[in-house]
Amino acid sequence: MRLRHAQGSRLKAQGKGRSLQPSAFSLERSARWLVGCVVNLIAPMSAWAGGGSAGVRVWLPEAITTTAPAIDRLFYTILGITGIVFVAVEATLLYFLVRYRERPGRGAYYFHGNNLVEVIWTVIPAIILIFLTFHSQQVWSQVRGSPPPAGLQVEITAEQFAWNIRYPGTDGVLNTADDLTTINQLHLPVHQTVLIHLKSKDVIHSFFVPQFRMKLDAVPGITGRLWLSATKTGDFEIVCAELCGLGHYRMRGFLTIESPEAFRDWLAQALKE
Ligand SMILES: [Cu+2]
Repeated sequence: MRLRHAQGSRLKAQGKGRSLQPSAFSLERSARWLVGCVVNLIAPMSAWAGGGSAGVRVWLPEAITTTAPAIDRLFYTILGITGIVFVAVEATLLYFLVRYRERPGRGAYYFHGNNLVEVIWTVIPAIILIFLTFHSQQVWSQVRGSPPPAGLQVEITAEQFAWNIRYPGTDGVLNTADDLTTINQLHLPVHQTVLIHLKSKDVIHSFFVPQFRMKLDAVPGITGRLWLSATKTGDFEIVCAELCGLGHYRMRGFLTIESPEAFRDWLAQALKE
């Protein structure tokens, strides 16, 4: 009687204790992870397919330049292709694992490859890669090729740990006596082509505004060029994307994109001060 009681309480303890919970918990977590993966994989593609350039943004921050949507489309195209290949490969792997698992009385079958299958899985990826090469080259030349005539030129010089920003003064020409210099404050007019000359005083920094989808290293001794035309007004952040020293984390700049009138007023006011 005492023995049976002891067994009963041990079983009870196992039942409500830890023996069942971890597997139920991990099953739930696995299911959630799987659903999350599928949603994350499908959402960008459906958003892109359904919403044109407005639907492109799912994971990425807002795109605010004329060239950013083309970069996003390329990103999602590659993500879509690799996503489909990933799902197809994993599904095939699982199917073969189950279908041809070891069974009593079934021996291994040896054969020496299949030329047709090998040609198919070589030619299809080759076609996809050639398409992606030409498509990304097109986007690259649009983004990094020769810029359209700039309405405004700005010089940004990075240093440990700040962005020195130089605007042309009333003469409209950079590097003259009447230039205006600010620290970490970049104001740009919307719908206007801006050419940025990027320099560094000390080490390698990297000018990055995620909403521009552009990043350019600031290398000592070299002047980098970056052009853009903003499509939206608002406040954004400039980040240094290169580990440039102990104070790297605080190398933040503030970007304000405003109407051409507001920009002109701000520049006039700043020049007066
Ligand atoms: Cu830096």
